[in-house]
Amino acid sequence: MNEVIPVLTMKDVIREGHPTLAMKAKDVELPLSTEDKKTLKLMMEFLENGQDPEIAEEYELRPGVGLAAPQINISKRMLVVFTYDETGEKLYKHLLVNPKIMSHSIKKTYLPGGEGCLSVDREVEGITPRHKKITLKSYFYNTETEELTLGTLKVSGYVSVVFQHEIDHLNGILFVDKLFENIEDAEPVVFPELEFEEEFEERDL
Ligand code: UDB
Ligand code: ZN
Repeated sequence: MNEVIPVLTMKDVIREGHPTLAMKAKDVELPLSTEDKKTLKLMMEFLENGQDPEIAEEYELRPGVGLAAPQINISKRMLVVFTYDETGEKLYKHLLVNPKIMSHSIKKTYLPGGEGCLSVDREVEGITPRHKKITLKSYFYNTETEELTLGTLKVSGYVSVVFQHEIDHLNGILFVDKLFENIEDAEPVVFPELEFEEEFEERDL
């Protein structure tokens, strides 16, 4: 029995209507302070706990794939992502400081079921347009070595949607601020595994 007591829970996540969520967050001062390092680690721990079914149930955590510092009422340009890509093949586990989208595709994409947000408690209808591919330049914090290194990351599809959703939080934007009934020339993110399940259901297997 290895007891886990989360520091961050859903009560630390501020919700739609809180002024911090509408603010443009400030650049993080470098070198990283001990406090900011601690915050980044706790944010990642929150996502890991939320994706552990037992811990999530015990502490009523939603299974988050990304979290931006403003969502825990810290108006600084930091975010964490912990998710697999849509094929379930590659894990993206990143702690970003002062990220910037350097370039993006002309092609757009969107999550077919629409997005959700840890800071939004209501059900909303509509889809949110995202760039299909983005190239990020950011400082990446390595929790093992405690090193902060400047680098670039190219992502597409679902992972690209997650990063854009989190970067929007740094700019005071929520997905509910950009809802559409349909988006011209955009292709939905395709989740191969989910398609399989639908096929099986259709065949009544
Ligand atoms: C999430 N998770 O974490 F399509 F395998 C959402 C919540 C709010 C529903 C928990 C999520 O979308 N999981 C997901 C979606 C899939 C396939 C899959 C898992 N966020 C993070 C957040 O609010 N960050 O600020 C919302 C996501 C919506 C689009 C990207 C982030
Ligand atoms: Zn969000």
